[in-house]
Amino acid sequence: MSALAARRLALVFAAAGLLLVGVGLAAAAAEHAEPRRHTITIEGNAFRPDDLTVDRGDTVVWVNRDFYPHTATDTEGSFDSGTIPANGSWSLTVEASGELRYFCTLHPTMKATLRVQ
Ligand SMILES: [Cu+2]
Repeated sequence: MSALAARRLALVFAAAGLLLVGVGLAAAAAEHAEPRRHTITIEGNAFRPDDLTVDRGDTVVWVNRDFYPHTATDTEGSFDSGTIPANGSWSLTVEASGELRYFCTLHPTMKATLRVQ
Protein backbone atom coordinates (compact mmCIF):
# COMPACT_ATOMS: atom_id res chain seq x y z
CA MET A 1 0.00 0.00 0.00
CA SER A 2 1.36 3.42 -0.92
CA ALA A 3 1.77 6.08 1.74
CA LEU A 4 -1.03 8.08 0.11
CA ALA A 5 -3.45 5.12 0.15
CA ALA A 6 -2.62 4.46 3.80
CA ARG A 7 -3.30 8.10 4.66
CA ARG A 8 -6.66 7.99 2.82
CA LEU A 9 -7.61 4.82 4.68
CA ALA A 10 -6.73 6.44 8.00
CA LEU A 11 -8.94 9.44 7.13
CA VAL A 12 -11.87 7.13 6.30
CA PHE A 13 -11.54 5.39 9.67
CA ALA A 14 -11.29 8.73 11.48
CA ALA A 15 -14.46 9.96 9.74
CA ALA A 16 -16.32 6.76 10.61
CA GLY A 17 -15.24 7.16 14.24
CA LEU A 18 -16.55 10.72 14.37
CA LEU A 19 -19.81 9.55 12.83
CA LEU A 20 -20.22 6.90 15.56
CA VAL A 21 -19.54 9.48 18.28
CA GLY A 22 -22.17 11.72 16.67
CA VAL A 23 -24.77 8.94 16.59
CA GLY A 24 -24.02 8.11 20.23
CA LEU A 25 -24.48 11.73 21.31
CA ALA A 26 -27.76 12.00 19.39
CA ALA A 27 -29.06 8.84 21.08
CA ALA A 28 -28.10 10.18 24.51
CA ALA A 29 -29.85 13.47 23.74
CA ALA A 30 -33.03 11.63 22.72
CA GLU A 31 -33.05 9.66 25.97
CA HIS A 32 -32.63 12.74 28.14
CA ALA A 33 -34.74 15.14 26.11
CA GLU A 34 -35.10 18.61 27.55
CA PRO A 35 -38.53 19.24 29.09
CA ARG A 36 -40.81 21.00 26.66
CA ARG A 37 -43.42 23.71 27.08
CA HIS A 38 -46.89 23.28 25.56
CA THR A 39 -49.61 25.89 25.22
CA ILE A 40 -53.34 25.23 25.46
CA THR A 41 -55.39 28.18 24.33
CA ILE A 42 -58.75 28.83 25.94
CA GLU A 43 -60.91 30.61 23.41
CA GLY A 44 -64.63 30.64 22.60
CA ASN A 45 -65.36 28.48 25.65
CA ALA A 46 -63.08 25.69 24.44
CA PHE A 47 -59.65 24.29 25.26
CA ARG A 48 -57.48 24.06 22.14
CA PRO A 49 -56.25 21.49 21.61
CA ASP A 50 -58.80 19.58 23.68
CA ASP A 51 -56.62 16.46 23.67
CA LEU A 52 -52.90 16.89 24.22
CA THR A 53 -50.14 14.37 24.88
CA VAL A 54 -47.01 15.49 26.73
CA ASP A 55 -44.04 13.85 28.45
CA ARG A 56 -43.45 13.70 32.19
CA GLY A 57 -41.50 16.79 33.24
CA ASP A 58 -43.04 18.97 30.54
CA THR A 59 -44.83 22.20 31.36
CA VAL A 60 -48.31 22.98 30.10
CA VAL A 61 -49.48 26.59 29.94
CA TRP A 62 -53.15 27.47 29.64
CA VAL A 63 -53.67 30.89 28.06
CA ASN A 64 -57.09 32.49 28.37
CA ARG A 65 -57.91 34.44 25.21
CA ASP A 66 -61.54 35.03 26.17
CA PHE A 67 -62.59 38.27 27.83
CA TYR A 68 -63.95 36.48 30.90
CA PRO A 69 -62.39 34.02 33.35
CA HIS A 70 -62.03 30.25 33.07
CA THR A 71 -60.42 27.47 35.07
CA ALA A 72 -58.57 24.27 34.16
CA THR A 73 -59.60 21.81 36.85
CA ASP A 74 -58.84 18.10 36.99
CA THR A 75 -62.04 16.09 37.45
CA GLU A 76 -60.15 13.93 39.99
CA GLY A 77 -58.58 16.83 41.82
CA SER A 78 -54.91 16.41 40.94
CA PHE A 79 -54.71 20.02 39.74
CA ASP A 80 -56.81 23.17 39.76
CA SER A 81 -55.78 26.42 38.15
CA GLY A 82 -58.26 28.48 40.12
CA THR A 83 -59.61 31.44 38.15
CA ILE A 84 -57.55 32.30 35.07
CA PRO A 85 -58.55 35.89 34.27
CA ALA A 86 -59.07 37.26 30.77
CA ASN A 87 -55.68 37.40 29.04
CA GLY A 88 -54.18 35.55 31.98
CA SER A 89 -52.36 32.24 32.00
CA TRP A 90 -51.58 29.39 34.34
CA SER A 91 -48.90 26.74 34.06
CA LEU A 92 -48.44 23.23 35.39
CA THR A 93 -45.38 20.98 35.28
CA VAL A 94 -46.58 17.39 35.02
CA GLU A 95 -44.62 14.81 37.01
CA ALA A 96 -46.70 11.63 36.86
CA SER A 97 -47.96 9.79 33.81
CA GLY A 98 -51.65 9.27 33.30
CA GLU A 99 -54.74 10.46 31.51
CA LEU A 100 -56.00 13.65 33.11
CA ARG A 101 -59.51 14.78 32.27
CA TYR A 102 -60.19 18.37 33.18
CA PHE A 103 -62.89 20.97 32.77
CA CYS A 104 -63.79 24.56 33.56
CA THR A 105 -65.67 24.91 36.86
CA LEU A 106 -67.27 28.14 35.57
CA HIS A 107 -68.49 26.52 32.32
CA PRO A 108 -68.73 22.78 33.06
CA THR A 109 -69.42 21.87 29.44
CA MET A 110 -65.81 22.85 28.63
CA LYS A 111 -63.92 19.56 28.83
CA ALA A 112 -60.53 18.34 27.66
CA THR A 113 -57.92 15.64 28.20
CA LEU A 114 -54.24 15.90 29.02
CA ARG A 115 -52.24 12.69 28.50
CA VAL A 116 -48.90 12.42 30.25
CA GLN A 117 -46.58 9.66 29.03
CU1 LIG B 1 -64.80 28.58 31.52
